[in-house]
Parts: sequence; structure tokens; C-alpha cells
Amino acid sequence: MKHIIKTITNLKMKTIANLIVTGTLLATPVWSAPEANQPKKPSTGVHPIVYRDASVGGGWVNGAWVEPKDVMMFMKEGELYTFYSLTAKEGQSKLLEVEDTGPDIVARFEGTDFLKHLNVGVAAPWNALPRVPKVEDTNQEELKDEVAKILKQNKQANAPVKIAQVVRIDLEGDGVEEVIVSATNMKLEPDGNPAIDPTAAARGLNPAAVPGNDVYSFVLLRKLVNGQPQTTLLTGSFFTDPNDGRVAEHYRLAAVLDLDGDGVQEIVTHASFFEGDFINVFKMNGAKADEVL
Ligand SMILES: [Ca+2]
Ligand SMILES: [Ca+2]
Repeated sequence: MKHIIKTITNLKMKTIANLIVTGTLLATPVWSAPEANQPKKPSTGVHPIVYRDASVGGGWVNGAWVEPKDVMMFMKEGELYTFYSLTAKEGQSKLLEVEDTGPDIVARFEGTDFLKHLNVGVAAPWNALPRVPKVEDTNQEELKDEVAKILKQNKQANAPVKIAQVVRIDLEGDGVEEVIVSATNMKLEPDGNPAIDPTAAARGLNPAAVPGNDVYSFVLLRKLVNGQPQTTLLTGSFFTDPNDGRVAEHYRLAAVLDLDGDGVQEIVTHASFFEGDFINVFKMNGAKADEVL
């Protein structure tokens, strides 16, 4: 009995202590928010980026964004990379070698069985996914209206609105969430590559050319700016002529990662086309998203 009473007393003490702490926190002014959400100085080290089955996508090197061909010379055998999907850390692996194959710079890693089809890896000691994106329902009227507006601006007012991804994430950690949307009506293979058009060859076109009119694939960012939601087209392709012979590109959101170590997450989009793919990286610059890679 004595023991039980003592425990209850301890619990009461704890509750009172918690109340005091809570009271202190509530009284704390906004400007002393937790350290994690304060902007940090970006890293001054070498941080190459790889994607999918380890093509080199460029990197953040000595304070600058560097294109894939130029980052290759900075990549060291045995260096540890952390790989991320859109919503999770997938694992870590050491770089074995890196090779310039002509169209791509390709890296090889030790035991990467954990890698999923779309992933982004970075040689960085910090957590590149400090805030995890929430994947949402694609059936949202406000976002469908924004997609329709972009289609109209790109001479595709009659194209059906098809949203493929909706992701909510606070990129800066400022307490206000951003929304990233990818939209496409393109015919796709199961791996996400655009489908080959079997009729294209008969029309004298590349079989990887766009099948049909009013085909699109793009990624947009929706962000509150001075209290008003603002939509930015980040990247994409719009095809209005089925006979223009352009090769179809499918764009989607691949990852939302802090690639330069400043605590702000960059947007990584992935584009796949016939026998190839690439990534782009967008870094927030106030209300704007700058394409840095
Ligand atoms: Ca934000
Ligand atoms: Ca960053």
C-alpha cells in the first residue's frame, strides 16, 4: 500500500511539473521557435545527388549547384549515400564506382536491393527528409481548377484534367504547408515511362513520339504568398500536335529533400522518356522556386 501511495504522489508531482513546463512554453514568444525550424547555413562540403538506379543528377559542391558531368570528379569511392523515396528514408550504401557512359553518368553502389524504382540518394550526413510529405487524395476541386488553368494557358483548354499526385509538405519548416501536384493524361508503361505509339512508325515518326493531341505532363507548386495561394508551373511538357514528332516526357514529383543542408527541403522532379530520364531540382527563394539543377 505504501508503495502505491508513493507512486500516486510521484505522478501528481509529475503532472504539476508538466503544467509548469506547458505554461512556460505557451508564454514563450514566437521568435524563439525550436532550433530545428530556424534556417541554417548550407553545407560547404561536397554532396553529390544520384537518382533511380543511380544515375548522377548533379550536386551541391563547395557552396554551388553543379551539373552531373562536373560533379563526377568529386565523387569518392567508399563514400556513404542515403537514399530516400518520396515519403521515407530507404537505406544507405557506399559508392563503388562512377562511370561516364556518354548519355549518362552512372554510379554503382554496394548492395542496393532496398532501392525502389524512384528514389533519390545524397552523400550528406544530415537528415535530408526533416519533414515527411503527406500524400493526399488527387480528387480536390481547388487543385483541379489550378490544373485546368495551366492547361488553358498552354493551349490545352479541352484536355481532360487528370491529377496523378498530390503531396503536402512544409518545405521551409515555417509552419505553413505547400502543395505539390503532378498532372498527366499521357499513356504510361507500368514503370512510369511514356508508352510507345505503335502507329507512329507508319506516320514516319519516332515511336517514342507523343501519341495523340492535347497530351500533357507537368508538376506545379501551390504556395501561400502574403496570405494568398499562388500557383507556379515548375516543369513539364505540353503536346498539341500529334505529328510534331517530339518525344514524350513524363514528369512527376520524385522527392522533397534538403540537398544543401540548410534545413529547407528542395523539390526534386523526375522526367522519363524513351530510353532515358533526368531530374530537376528546385530551391525555394522566398515565394519563388528557382530551378538550380
Ligand atoms: Ca512552408
Ligand atoms: Ca535545402
